[in-house]
Amino acid sequence: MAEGSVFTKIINRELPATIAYEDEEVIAFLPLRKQAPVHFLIVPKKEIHTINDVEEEDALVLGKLFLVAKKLAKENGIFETGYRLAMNINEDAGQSVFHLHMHLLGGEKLAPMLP
Ligand code: DGP
Repeated sequence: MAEGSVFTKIINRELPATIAYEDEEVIAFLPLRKQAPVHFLIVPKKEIHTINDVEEEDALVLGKLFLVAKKLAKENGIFETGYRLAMNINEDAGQSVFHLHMHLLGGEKLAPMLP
Protein backbone atom coordinates (compact mmCIF):
# COMPACT_ATOMS: atom_id res chain seq x y z
CA MET A 1 0.00 0.00 0.00
CA ALA A 2 1.33 3.43 -0.92
CA GLU A 3 2.27 5.96 1.74
CA GLY A 4 -0.26 8.65 2.45
CA SER A 5 -3.20 7.31 4.41
CA VAL A 6 -5.86 9.75 5.48
CA PHE A 7 -4.25 9.72 8.94
CA THR A 8 -0.83 10.53 7.48
CA LYS A 9 -2.48 13.49 5.80
CA ILE A 10 -3.79 14.60 9.21
CA ILE A 11 -0.30 14.14 10.70
CA ASN A 12 1.16 16.22 7.87
CA ARG A 13 -1.55 18.87 8.29
CA GLU A 14 -2.80 18.21 4.77
CA LEU A 15 -6.24 17.46 6.25
CA PRO A 16 -7.85 19.18 9.24
CA ALA A 17 -8.62 17.35 12.48
CA THR A 18 -9.21 18.22 16.11
CA ILE A 19 -5.95 17.06 17.66
CA ALA A 20 -6.03 16.12 21.34
CA TYR A 21 -2.47 14.84 21.77
CA GLU A 22 0.72 14.76 19.76
CA ASP A 23 4.34 13.85 20.27
CA GLU A 24 7.09 12.60 17.97
CA GLU A 25 5.60 9.14 17.60
CA VAL A 26 1.90 9.32 18.35
CA ILE A 27 -1.05 11.55 17.49
CA ALA A 28 -4.63 11.44 18.82
CA PHE A 29 -7.60 13.22 17.32
CA LEU A 30 -11.38 13.15 17.09
CA PRO A 31 -12.91 10.85 14.48
CA LEU A 32 -15.12 12.29 11.76
CA ARG A 33 -18.18 10.87 13.52
CA LYS A 34 -18.15 10.00 17.21
CA GLN A 35 -19.52 6.59 18.21
CA ALA A 36 -19.64 7.52 21.90
CA PRO A 37 -19.63 10.79 23.87
CA VAL A 38 -15.87 10.40 24.27
CA HIS A 39 -14.17 8.99 21.19
CA PHE A 40 -10.57 9.50 20.14
CA LEU A 41 -8.38 7.80 17.57
CA ILE A 42 -4.87 7.16 18.83
CA VAL A 43 -2.46 6.62 15.99
CA PRO A 44 1.25 5.86 15.60
CA LYS A 45 2.78 8.33 13.18
CA LYS A 46 4.55 5.45 11.47
CA GLU A 47 2.21 4.21 8.79
CA ILE A 48 1.69 0.63 9.94
CA HIS A 49 -1.30 -0.75 8.07
CA THR A 50 -2.70 -3.23 10.60
CA ILE A 51 -1.64 -5.15 13.70
CA ASN A 52 -0.69 -7.92 11.25
CA ASP A 53 2.13 -5.71 10.01
CA VAL A 54 3.77 -4.79 13.32
CA GLU A 55 7.40 -5.68 13.87
CA GLU A 56 9.51 -6.10 16.98
CA GLU A 57 10.76 -2.53 16.53
CA ASP A 58 7.18 -1.22 16.88
CA ALA A 59 6.72 -2.60 20.40
CA LEU A 60 7.52 0.68 22.16
CA VAL A 61 5.18 2.81 20.09
CA LEU A 62 2.39 0.25 20.52
CA GLY A 63 2.86 0.50 24.28
CA LYS A 64 2.75 4.25 24.01
CA LEU A 65 -0.73 4.09 22.45
CA PHE A 66 -1.97 2.73 25.78
CA LEU A 67 -0.24 5.47 27.76
CA VAL A 68 -1.85 8.12 25.56
CA ALA A 69 -5.22 6.38 25.97
CA LYS A 70 -4.84 6.50 29.75
CA LYS A 71 -3.91 10.18 29.65
CA LEU A 72 -6.90 11.06 27.43
CA ALA A 73 -9.22 8.98 29.62
CA LYS A 74 -8.06 10.98 32.64
CA GLU A 75 -8.39 14.32 30.85
CA ASN A 76 -11.89 13.49 29.64
CA GLY A 77 -13.34 12.27 32.93
CA ILE A 78 -13.72 8.58 32.08
CA PHE A 79 -10.69 7.18 33.89
CA GLU A 80 -12.77 5.88 36.81
CA THR A 81 -16.11 5.29 35.11
CA GLY A 82 -14.58 3.13 32.39
CA TYR A 83 -13.82 3.07 28.73
CA ARG A 84 -13.06 0.71 25.87
CA LEU A 85 -9.93 0.48 23.74
CA ALA A 86 -10.50 -1.21 20.41
CA MET A 87 -8.65 -1.94 17.20
CA ASN A 88 -10.28 -3.25 14.07
CA ILE A 89 -8.12 -5.51 11.96
CA ASN A 90 -9.04 -6.13 8.33
CA GLU A 91 -12.37 -6.69 6.68
CA ASP A 92 -14.34 -8.84 9.11
CA ALA A 93 -13.69 -6.36 11.92
CA GLY A 94 -14.73 -3.46 9.72
CA GLN A 95 -11.37 -1.71 9.45
CA SER A 96 -11.85 1.18 7.08
CA VAL A 97 -8.60 3.12 7.45
CA PHE A 98 -5.50 1.00 6.89
CA HIS A 99 -3.23 2.97 9.17
CA LEU A 100 -3.18 1.24 12.54
CA HIS A 101 -5.24 3.05 15.17
CA MET A 102 -6.73 2.51 18.58
CA HIS A 103 -10.25 3.71 19.33
CA LEU A 104 -10.80 5.14 22.83
CA LEU A 105 -14.53 5.04 23.58
CA GLY A 106 -16.41 6.06 26.69
CA GLY A 107 -18.62 8.58 28.40
CA GLU A 108 -21.65 6.30 28.48
CA LYS A 109 -22.55 2.70 29.24
CA LEU A 110 -21.06 0.91 26.25
CA ALA A 111 -22.82 -2.02 24.65
CA PRO A 112 -21.44 -5.26 26.10
CA MET A 113 -19.17 -7.17 23.74
CA LEU A 114 -20.55 -10.47 25.04
CA PRO A 115 -24.30 -9.90 25.49
P1 DGP B 1 -11.86 1.83 11.60
O1 DGP B 1 -13.25 1.46 11.15
O2 DGP B 1 -11.44 1.11 12.88
O3 DGP B 1 -10.84 1.71 10.50
O4 DGP B 1 -11.95 3.37 12.03
C1 DGP B 1 -11.67 4.42 11.18
C2 DGP B 1 -11.94 5.68 11.94
O5 DGP B 1 -11.39 6.77 11.24
C3 DGP B 1 -13.43 6.02 12.13
O6 DGP B 1 -13.65 6.43 13.46
C4 DGP B 1 -13.66 7.19 11.20
C5 DGP B 1 -12.31 7.83 11.19
N1 DGP B 1 -11.99 8.62 10.02
C6 DGP B 1 -11.99 8.22 8.72
N2 DGP B 1 -11.61 9.22 7.91
C7 DGP B 1 -11.33 10.28 8.73
C8 DGP B 1 -10.89 11.60 8.49
O7 DGP B 1 -10.65 12.04 7.38
N3 DGP B 1 -10.73 12.40 9.58
C9 DGP B 1 -10.97 11.95 10.85
N4 DGP B 1 -10.79 12.82 11.86
N5 DGP B 1 -11.39 10.71 11.10
C10 DGP B 1 -11.57 9.88 10.05
